[in-house]
Amino acid sequence: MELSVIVPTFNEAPNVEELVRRVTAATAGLDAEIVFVDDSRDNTPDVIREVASRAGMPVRLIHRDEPVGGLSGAVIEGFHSSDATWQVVMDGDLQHRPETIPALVTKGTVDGVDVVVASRHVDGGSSDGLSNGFRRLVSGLSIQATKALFPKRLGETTDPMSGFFAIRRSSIDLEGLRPRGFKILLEILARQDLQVAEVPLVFDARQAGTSKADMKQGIALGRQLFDIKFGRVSGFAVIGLLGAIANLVILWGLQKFGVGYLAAACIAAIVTIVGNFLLQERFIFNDLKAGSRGVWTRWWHTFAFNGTESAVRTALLWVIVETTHLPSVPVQAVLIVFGFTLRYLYQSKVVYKQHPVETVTLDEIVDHETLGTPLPEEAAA
Ligand SMILES: Nc1nc2c(ncn2[C@@H]2O[C@H](COP(=O)(O)OP(=O)(O)O)[C@@H](O)[C@H]2O)c(=O)[nH]1
Ligand SMILES: [Mg+2]
Repeated sequence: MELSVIVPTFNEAPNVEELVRRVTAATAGLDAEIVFVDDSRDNTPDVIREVASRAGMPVRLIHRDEPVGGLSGAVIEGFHSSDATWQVVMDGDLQHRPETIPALVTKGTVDGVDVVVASRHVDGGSSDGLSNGFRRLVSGLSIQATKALFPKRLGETTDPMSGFFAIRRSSIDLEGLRPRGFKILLEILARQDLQVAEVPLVFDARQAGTSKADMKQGIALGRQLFDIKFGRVSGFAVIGLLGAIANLVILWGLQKFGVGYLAAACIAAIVTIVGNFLLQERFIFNDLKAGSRGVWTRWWHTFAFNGTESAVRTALLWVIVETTHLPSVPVQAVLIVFGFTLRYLYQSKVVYKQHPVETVTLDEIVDHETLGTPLPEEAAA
């Protein structure tokens, strides 16, 4: 197949019919299909099935009862389900004009690039459809901040946050993408060195339904940027540093209340290990939890390892300082860096080690629900 149009949907029932009609008209003459990846909690899947049954092009529905990774996860699922040469991602609320699809594919083919972005910020593009001036301002500022973080990889695009783009499937390493948040294009561009071209995007006003953009996504974007830029290890280091500070504060505070220093050190160690564990579960290894062992196993492994690590480190500190008379603070600093490395390796290689993944074949996914006009061979049978 030449083209899959991947449309992530969350409660978009009123827009489906019009979208399918316009995509069908826009892609006439191309060997194309529409793939809805739907996480809706309303009747959108029923509407998609109904519209698909009388559509003028193949329409597939992948409905996820237990959605992983939000909008980005849905798009990646769509990518996996298709091996079309070009895959176009677009919103299901008609803020992206289906009439732009052929321009994306043609531009990509003619220029021989990997990704074509429909950009609001090139000549002929506009973002007037964003609901208000505040959202336009936030959008503009986050684009500038993001480009500043990745000057090289995002150098060729003026709109790395666009939700409307085409990828050449064979150029993209899907395994390297972390499915989360709203900004899948950013994830694709920032993680890989790709050749990019652009076409203008006129961002229309939403046709019906409501936007799912909110504050939470702003925070998610911040985390995504930090993570791509600095990787998991840096997040782990930040949490480790917070833990070390908390440790010292507790040690100091408890002694003020008359607790002996050894008892205080034990309490501080336990509190910090629990705190670190909760933070790393939430922020560092969030995406690996599902594929690893149960939460209690993870917890006991972490507790045992980190507890042993801090006990051994303290003993080593004592031995080294007593025998060499080196000052304790630099010795402790070296030991902490060493311990940190061991802890990170243990967490990523053991505690959050992934079960072997079953690879999903194209057939299995298509099997979920294949809808719409029958494929030529079925029609003949
Ligand atoms: N599958 C799926 N689609 C989503 C999710 N969140 C948003 N969408 C879809 O992604 C597109 C863009 O979302 P929208 O709320 O319009 O964001 P906005 O255009 O930035 O206001 C729409 O087609 C939504 O239905 C989600 O969690 N899962
Ligand atoms: Mg929208």
